[in-house]
Amino acid sequence: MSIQTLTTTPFDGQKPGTSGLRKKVTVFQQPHYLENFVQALFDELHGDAPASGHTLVLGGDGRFHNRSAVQTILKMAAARGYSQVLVGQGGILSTPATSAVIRRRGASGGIILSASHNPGGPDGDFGIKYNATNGGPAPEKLTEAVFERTRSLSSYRISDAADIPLDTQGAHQMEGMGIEVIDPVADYAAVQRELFDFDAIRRLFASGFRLRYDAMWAVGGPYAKAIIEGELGAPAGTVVNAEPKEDFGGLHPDPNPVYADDLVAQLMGAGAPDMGAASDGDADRNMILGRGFIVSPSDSLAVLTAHAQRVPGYRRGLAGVARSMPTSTAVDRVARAMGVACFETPTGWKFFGNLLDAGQVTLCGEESYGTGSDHVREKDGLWAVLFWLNLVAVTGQSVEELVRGVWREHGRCMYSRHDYEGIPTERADALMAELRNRLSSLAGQTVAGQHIAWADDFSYTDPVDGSVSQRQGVRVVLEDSSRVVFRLSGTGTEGATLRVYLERHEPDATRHDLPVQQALAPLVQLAGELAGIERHTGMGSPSVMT
Ligand code: VG1
Ligand code: CO
Repeated sequence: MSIQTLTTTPFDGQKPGTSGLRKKVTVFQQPHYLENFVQALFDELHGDAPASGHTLVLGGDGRFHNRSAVQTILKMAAARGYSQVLVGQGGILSTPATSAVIRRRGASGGIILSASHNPGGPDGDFGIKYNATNGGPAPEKLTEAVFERTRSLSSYRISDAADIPLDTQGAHQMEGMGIEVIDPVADYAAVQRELFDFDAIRRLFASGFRLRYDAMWAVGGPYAKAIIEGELGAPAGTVVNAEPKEDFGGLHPDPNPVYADDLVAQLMGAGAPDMGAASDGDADRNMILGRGFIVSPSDSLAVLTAHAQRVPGYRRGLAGVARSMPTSTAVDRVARAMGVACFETPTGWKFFGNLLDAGQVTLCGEESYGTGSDHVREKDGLWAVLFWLNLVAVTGQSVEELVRGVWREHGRCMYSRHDYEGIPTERADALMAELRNRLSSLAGQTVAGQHIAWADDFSYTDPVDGSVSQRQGVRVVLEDSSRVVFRLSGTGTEGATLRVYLERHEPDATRHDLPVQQALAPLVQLAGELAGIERHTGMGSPSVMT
């Protein structure tokens, strides 16, 4: 074995987005591409010093290219002098499980190989992200510094050792670095056991309660099987599409009513189970359904907040809650009534990290099917499902009854997100630039029959470290507090995606069953006119509505 120094050509403008670096597999397969990112990361983390004394956690969602990337990173970590790498068996670790392993084992950080909900396979997407010692996504400061380094890198160091067998647990050595192939589920399951009333959930399943958990052929499968079927006694077959596949069965592992349409059909049809759930590629997202009923992620966060104290892990109450800016204000209303602080952060889980570390919030969530708490520093799909199961078990209420209870008390936030995908980047930029130019003149104007109270481009000052993140999305708020939010996606790999978030609060319970898109139609018209969506994109309607 020896360590080689290879000459490399730097990246060209490959700036990481909302959640690490995501590109087509073919981009990651280019010579030195992954290596450049990893070397820049190690340099940024350790300067010129060897990484001795440091433990790195490593794993991914099992998508195509996962295994080869794991081997490359092991060899680079060995060349960098890491003391130890903990790697999930088969190269597998879900995003929340990586966070749990980092925290429980006191590691310095972890590398997650995933493009989350983006499709996989040779023609699909791949991604890499670094999580810090708190178990959470690296702060913007670090990812920007890594990006800067990738532009000037001239070489990287890698061991020429043989590949490590990943399929059995056990210990190995490489250039003096210890490698432990670990059970990907154990630490994660231990965390969940401390939070939830497993006995109550076991009794729920024993009484005949039926759940259908769709793992979407992604990494959530092994976790859900082990915990829901293995420990909680749900019947075999409760977790479907459970084996992680390199191409997610050719599907889009994104748990929303569009991509998990089969699950929705099961829950809407005759003989539907009591509850449905799904998780995404790296198992940090969740979708919850009741029989004949779809729960919106924003409502889910509000329900978990309202009932948190019924769950052992949150019995002492909530320090505070947080939601991303475009997420509906349902949780704000619940929190206000409970006297709990509520924070509004930019999109992306990294912004919750400081608040969680400082003990200022306990629960947090995003409209994009992400919910989580201070138990780890990532959103956690299966955690949300266990939370809902625990609530159903101890309240005796169905999923639908739990949601309707919150609507009754606080009104319903009619909510939808419209995505316009695959827009040529310059056109999307032009749309946003034009909108931003008009912002200061919008207050007091009437557009498409709607009276605009105020408009701005969301800027966030982190209450803990004072760092400022600007231009996080255009908000247009009406006099009745309805709002439209515009932002461009930071996770796509083809062209640009415009996200339009629509929200209107409906206090009148007799109108809670109006179809959401109908209730939001005036806002859709406003959004179209304000941003000139069709003029800029040529698209008369969104490509995905959730
Ligand atoms: C999207 C979601 C955002 C989420 C991010 C990562 O980002 O909108 O809420 O945090 O994906 O989720 P964007 O920039 O495309 O809107 V995951 O599960 O994909 O890592
Ligand atoms: Co994800």
